[in-house]
Amino acid sequence: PKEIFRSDYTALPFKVSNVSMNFDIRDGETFIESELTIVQNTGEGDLVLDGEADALTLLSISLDGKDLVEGVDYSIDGDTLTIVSSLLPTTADGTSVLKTKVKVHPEKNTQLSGLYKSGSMYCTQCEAMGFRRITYYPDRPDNMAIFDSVRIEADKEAYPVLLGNGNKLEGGDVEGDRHYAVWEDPYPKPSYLFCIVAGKLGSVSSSYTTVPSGRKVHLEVYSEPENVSKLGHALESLKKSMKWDEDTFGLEYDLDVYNVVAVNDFNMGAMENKGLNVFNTAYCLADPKSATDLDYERIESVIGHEYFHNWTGNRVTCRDWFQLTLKEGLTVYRDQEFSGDMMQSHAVKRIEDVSSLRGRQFAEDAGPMSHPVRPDSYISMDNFYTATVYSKGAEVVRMYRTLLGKDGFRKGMDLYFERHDGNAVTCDDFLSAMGDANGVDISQFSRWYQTNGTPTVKYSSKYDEESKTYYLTLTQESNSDEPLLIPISVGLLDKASGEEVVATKVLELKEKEQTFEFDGLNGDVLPSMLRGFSAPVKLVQAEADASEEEDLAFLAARDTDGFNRWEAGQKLYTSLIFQTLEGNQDESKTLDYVEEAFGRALNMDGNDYSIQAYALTLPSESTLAEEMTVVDPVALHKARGDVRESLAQKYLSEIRAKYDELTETMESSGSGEDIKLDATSIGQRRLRNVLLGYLCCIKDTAEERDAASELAMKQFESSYGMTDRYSALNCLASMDGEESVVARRDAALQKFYDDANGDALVLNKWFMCQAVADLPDVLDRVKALVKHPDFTLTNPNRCSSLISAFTMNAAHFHAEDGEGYNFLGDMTAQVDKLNPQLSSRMGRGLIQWRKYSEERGALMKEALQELADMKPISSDLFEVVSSSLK
Ligand code: B3K
Ligand code: ZN
Repeated sequence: PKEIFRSDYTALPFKVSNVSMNFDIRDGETFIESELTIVQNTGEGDLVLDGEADALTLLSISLDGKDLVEGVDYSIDGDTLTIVSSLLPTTADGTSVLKTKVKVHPEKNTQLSGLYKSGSMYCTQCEAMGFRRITYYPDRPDNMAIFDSVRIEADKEAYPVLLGNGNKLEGGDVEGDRHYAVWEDPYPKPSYLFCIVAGKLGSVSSSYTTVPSGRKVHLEVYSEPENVSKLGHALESLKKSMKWDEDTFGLEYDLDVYNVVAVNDFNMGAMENKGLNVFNTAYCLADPKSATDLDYERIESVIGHEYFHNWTGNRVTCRDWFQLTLKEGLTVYRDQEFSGDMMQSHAVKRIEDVSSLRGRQFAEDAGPMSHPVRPDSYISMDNFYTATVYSKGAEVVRMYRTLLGKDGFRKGMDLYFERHDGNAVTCDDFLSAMGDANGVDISQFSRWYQTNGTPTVKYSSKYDEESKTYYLTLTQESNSDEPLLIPISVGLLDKASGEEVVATKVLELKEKEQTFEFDGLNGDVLPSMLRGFSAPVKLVQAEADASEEEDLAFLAARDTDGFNRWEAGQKLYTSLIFQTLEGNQDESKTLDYVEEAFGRALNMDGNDYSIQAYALTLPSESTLAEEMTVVDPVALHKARGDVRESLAQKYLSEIRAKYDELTETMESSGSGEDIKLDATSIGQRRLRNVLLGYLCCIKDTAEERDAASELAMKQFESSYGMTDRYSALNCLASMDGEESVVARRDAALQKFYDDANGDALVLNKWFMCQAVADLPDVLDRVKALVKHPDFTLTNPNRCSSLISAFTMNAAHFHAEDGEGYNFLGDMTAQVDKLNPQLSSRMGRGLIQWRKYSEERGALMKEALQELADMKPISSDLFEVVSSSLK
């Protein structure tokens, strides 16, 4: 496998300006003709086309009407085809026309990259490098071409719907019960945004009129016919996204059609192909009976994400794949803001996003695959669609917004589009637009693009009584030799009154160490640091001081910043869990502070139910693990569980009263099949399910177990909506012991399975809840489920909902005998033969071995070594396992 370096970028000698294609879809094989108009770019070098040897069979090739001879006019070496440069245009305005015909086998394409078959439909996935599995082409994002005509022909009865990028030009019947459609995309695009779909599809449609242009856009969302009733939410989300981008960034849609197709076999969430998005069904289909509130939220945000790509990604794209965060970080930032607006709570959204950043990205950044948001090298680009490029990349964009303010950020965006519309550009271009639009030099900020790892910011402070001045000293540590520019949002609260005396202010930390002064104060203050998580760093107090926890308790109660109130509570919980883990909880006051914070959260007034739910939720095991040098997942799970149970015991009657109160409120405000999706209703369900979780974790005695299982069963049976049913099922799935308890668990699982009635997304949930169950024999159960007739390794959703879900079940995956590792290793090896993008994702479950004890680490390495020795091994998986064995 070959490593590609960012520093090796060179512009194309020749590029394709225009494309015409013909897809002739037949059973078992598809014939693809391409007609490429070749023009000079730099003119220096050969025309090298990408084409994957394993995927393509070349049937004919000609240039300007003359058949080319292999070895004379062109040569094929591995996955590239090179045309002798003397045959190509010798002047800047000369053109040549290259025609090729290839054959591919979509039915055998289990990689799900290029043209493949999912169920009864054909579809394509080209990002990052799938187009080279469709035809010979300069398959890189800086070749933007106009696809003048893409003709698709297939059997009319089996594939009545034929879709392509852009607008449909014409269609009609062809002899032999076949038909065709021709699509044209007027906007220049890189090959990774190419897409066709052919299938027997149902759909829902609507229209949207853009503002201010008044363009009437036809919107249509497709799926297999049996799922059409679940497409409404995606369609509504699309309209909201279109309006939001107009209102927020002045960005309008630019074609007359916007099509979305939901596909069951798909390697990731969705894909922003121009005018023809393809979605994983899990991120598109929803009705209250089969989708949770989280599913609904995710669909809205991913629909938004792909739509927002039309400007940040499609109109302005990446020059090379190292710049991926240019479109992904920016678009994630945009979808986060969109979701925050739709939820009408940016604090809730921020809590969710920061939790996921800490639980996933921080770990990645501390492990063997750590890389800057703009990586320096890769073997397989598909391995770099990471939490770092996406989530940390979004944090990097958010920092521009924090530093430049709302209007300054908007000016930067406007200039970015003004300068680069229709081009393939770099992260440096984005930075320049942001700086230039605001007349500021932000070149120091570029260090974020080249620095891996999570920086640490330490703070210390003192108040000077005499001058009434507060001094806040910040220091930074990171993998960058030169200091980063870090925005630190701070507010100050008066210690005596608890009032906020200095409202949120953005401090620009530019040096290794810097002291900020706040004068004119009336007494000592407490800082509320890093409000809204203004930078992706770890914040620590320089000298651990005796009052640290008292201060946290104060902030948990008084901070005016919603995110930081939550954060203070999380820090207290963390502290108690770590003390429990180390067995030295007794002398500290931590427990008092935690109980105070928990009790307050439980009795919070108002209807901010989601905030209340999150304030009552302990930090996840993966977030906690992030703060430990060596993790013992079994002990950590137990310590967290003990803290959880003791809180539940202590507040049992209040939790139960609140649970019942909510049940009553929810029943009176609508029940049965009427599932409301407003923030209040979602918040009520979220809170009640958190409370159910506490009530169900009390299970020391037979009586307690029976009571918990009865309560969960009652919720399971009485709920119509998936959110409440699935929460209850998850509680039940982890219950064990007496016959009555086991009987309820098994009955609920059976009922859930039967009710699913074959619905793929519901079955995924059924597999997942068993994979994450906290039962001593969970691995045996998972192994048995691998043999279940509904299980398959070929569908990424199904595979992940069992195998990857089990690896999240840390206490069991990391069982001391290493059986969890062997199981994951075996599964990964099998999947690698089918789908390398999926196997390399699975393999990541093993690479963090340095985080664990020597014994565990050795067992993980053994499983990794076995994968590394496998022949053949995909380059995707090879890159992941070898990075961690170095
Ligand atoms: N751009 C796609 C991701 C493609 C992943 C290729 N392995 C989805 C998105 O981020 O919108
Ligand atoms: Zn994206």
